[in-house]
Amino acid sequence: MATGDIDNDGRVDAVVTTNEGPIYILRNETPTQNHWLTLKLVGHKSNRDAIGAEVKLVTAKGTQFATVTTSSSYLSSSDKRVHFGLGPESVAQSVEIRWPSGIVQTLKDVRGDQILKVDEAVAPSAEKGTPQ
Ligand SMILES: [Ca+2]
Repeated sequence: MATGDIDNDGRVDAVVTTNEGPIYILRNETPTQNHWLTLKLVGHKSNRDAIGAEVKLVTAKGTQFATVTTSSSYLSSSDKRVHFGLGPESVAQSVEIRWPSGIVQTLKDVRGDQILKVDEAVAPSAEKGTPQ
């Protein structure tokens, strides 16, 4: 089984294979008013896929953590983008990224309901992300 947002709508989908059987694509079509944020991290000093980067996201409702990885299940590779559910909050107060290189990058007041590409800040001017 692999998970990821196949249709980029903010709801995580899944793909399941079976031995000598069909592949199942489980599209998440759950109706919801909740907000979300997906981060696509691009390393420059760190590895390009940002594998191992640790992300701390803070909203008014609390703090969440995630680590960039593709591993999750047997013989599969999942979406390397980091997905956060924001619940009723439409903005993340802060997003702190600890890159494998040791660089720590913090974004403030990040709007939800978007896929945000974040380049590793190897120069002080590269702090902001780019909506996808
Ligand atoms: Ca989806």
